[in-house]
Amino acid sequence: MLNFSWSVVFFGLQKPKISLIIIFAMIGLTGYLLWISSGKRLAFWTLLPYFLWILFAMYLNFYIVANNMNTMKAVCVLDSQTMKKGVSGIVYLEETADKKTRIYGSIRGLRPGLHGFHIHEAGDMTKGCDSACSHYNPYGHNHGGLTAKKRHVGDLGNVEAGKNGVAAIDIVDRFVKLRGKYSVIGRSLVVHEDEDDLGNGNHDDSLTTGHSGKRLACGVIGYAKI
Ligand SMILES: [Cu+2]
Ligand SMILES: [Zn+2]
Repeated sequence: MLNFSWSVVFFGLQKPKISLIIIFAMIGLTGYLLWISSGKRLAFWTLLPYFLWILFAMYLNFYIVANNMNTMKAVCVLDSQTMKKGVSGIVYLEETADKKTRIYGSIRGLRPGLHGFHIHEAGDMTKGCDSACSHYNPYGHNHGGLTAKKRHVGDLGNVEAGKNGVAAIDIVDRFVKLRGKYSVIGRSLVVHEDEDDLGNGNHDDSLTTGHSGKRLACGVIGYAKI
């Protein structure tokens, strides 16, 4: 889906700096054409490059949208790392047209019920899921639920496994980003043994981890093939 951007709409390019260089080149070209035409058929020759450019921009736009080139997509393969408990999953993260991120996929091998599910700060699996650090929290808030106004960026609430131990995931979130300063690419997804209390429990760790217990499986979030 198209990730809306004015530089794409007007100039067919995703790079605003390159668009600016092209605008200046167009102004220069106009000046040159005005100079050589010295009044003869001025309007046509002045406007022709603009018409051509608009056609080219429309073509580039169409190409970018048709090939999904403007959408960022990431993937995380979760496994039990050092835990050897047979929990595994594949979760995709994809930008939506309204600049949110859709997080979808499934995790299997879970005990039926709710399990805390978070983006942790580090994509470091050197000590299994334990080296993934805390919940990704660039704004310094307390732990909360997915729908809380203030929460860790990494707080994705709970996933719910059915009787077969499989949890289907489909979340759309406005805090999780796949580009820019707060991109989660290179960080990790972790699924926990226990339910995340969304910060509402009165445990010591309710406002830091949601009291979700051990880390059952995790994986590094990386760029996906599109
Ligand atoms: Cu976690
Ligand atoms: Zn948290």
